[in-house]
Amino acid sequence: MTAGTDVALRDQAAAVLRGNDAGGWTKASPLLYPHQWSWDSAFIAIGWAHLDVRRAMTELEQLFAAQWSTGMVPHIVFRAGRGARYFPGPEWWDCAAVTPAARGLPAQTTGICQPPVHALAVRRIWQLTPPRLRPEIRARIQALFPRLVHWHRYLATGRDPEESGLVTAYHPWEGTDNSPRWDRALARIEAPRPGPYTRLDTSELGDPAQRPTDWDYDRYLWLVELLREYRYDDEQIHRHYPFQIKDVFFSAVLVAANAALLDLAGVAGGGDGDRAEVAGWLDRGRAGLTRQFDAGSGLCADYDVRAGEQIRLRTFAGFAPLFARTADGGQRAAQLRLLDSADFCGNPRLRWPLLPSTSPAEPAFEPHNYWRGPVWPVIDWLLWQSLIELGCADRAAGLRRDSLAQVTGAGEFNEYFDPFTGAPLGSPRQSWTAAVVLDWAAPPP
Ligand code: 9WN
Repeated sequence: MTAGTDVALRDQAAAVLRGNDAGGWTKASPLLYPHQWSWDSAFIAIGWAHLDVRRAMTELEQLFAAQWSTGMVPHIVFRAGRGARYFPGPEWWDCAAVTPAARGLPAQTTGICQPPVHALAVRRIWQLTPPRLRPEIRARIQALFPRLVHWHRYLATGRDPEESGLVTAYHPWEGTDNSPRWDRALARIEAPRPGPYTRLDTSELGDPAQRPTDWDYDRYLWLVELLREYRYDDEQIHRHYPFQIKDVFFSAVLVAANAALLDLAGVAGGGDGDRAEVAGWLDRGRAGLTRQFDAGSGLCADYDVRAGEQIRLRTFAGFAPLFARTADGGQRAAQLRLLDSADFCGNPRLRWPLLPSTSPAEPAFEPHNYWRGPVWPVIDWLLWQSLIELGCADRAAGLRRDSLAQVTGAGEFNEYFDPFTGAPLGSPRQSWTAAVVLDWAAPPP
């Protein structure tokens, strides 16, 4: 890629973010996702940081203004209001009516959460802050820091009562919706009885084959009904609720984010107590992932708490030790070999050697369908950052180069891409895709 194409690509990516800017927060995408999403906002803030670090901080401040009193940062803040075209809207969740933890917020929210990319975003914002803005941004990071600690504490306690170091996910919408990782747990829900509903996503997108099925949606919505019945109360959920998965990808992001939070403690003047607590979560997370690492396959396995069984599938999540950035020498070597094997980036049918969401060798693989095969640029961005931190500079440079080529070749900033053809899929003008392109295409400092 020449310097000229980099500039053109950056301009296009910036235009996507600006086009989705709703004033202080950014729509995840203009058609399919008109509200503020949690982990989208973190990536989006990284994109904004290349254009305006103040705006980047505002993105996260707006998101954290909707943080629950438990510390949970909700997966959607319904900032576009009730009239916006998105299903399911706030009435399905009804959070403020059933739990005091969701009262007094500036907008309605959902009652679940997504991977904690936020501290990674704040650290990137700080790296990109020009000297003249450092006093202001430092003060804003100082103000946000306790909220970030509260968020991580919620994940380390409310979502891990067993102190396993692994986060319990409550819903497929907590990140990677129709990943085959959830298939068996969803299939155990025999009689979902959600109220009557009409999906908007499939008509909005035009091609239902790129989205979860109605079978999935029945279960997603039934799980929301159960969460509401349990008043989003973690203790009740742990006792009664059918879908509880120790998600190794979510847990790995928390480990990486705890390391970022420790770095930020220096910027934000965090006290010794905070540092010790965060360091403890980091160690526990690393140990939890190590227990889930299967030396035979070279992958980390999720764990279904209700069924008491390991979930052994070849998906991007199996690279959790890399995503956590804590892989020891043996894990790293095994995972790097596997990454470039025919099961993943080395598959001869791939258009680009990028990490697909599900291995083409997995029976559940579908090249067009959402988290069941396509390449998601944000996932490759996380892997890229990890490889840099783990000292694999050449492999990281390849991921960056091929990711940019994928977007340039498609000419679109879509949500996900067909791994075999590189064709753009899902929602067009997806904010977080534009955001990571801005980071990849940034001129060297
Ligand atoms: C449900 C916004 C979100 C992402 C998720 C992605 C998708 C929503 C949906 O879009 O999920 O949260 O309606 O399909 O799976 O990771 O945050 O971009």
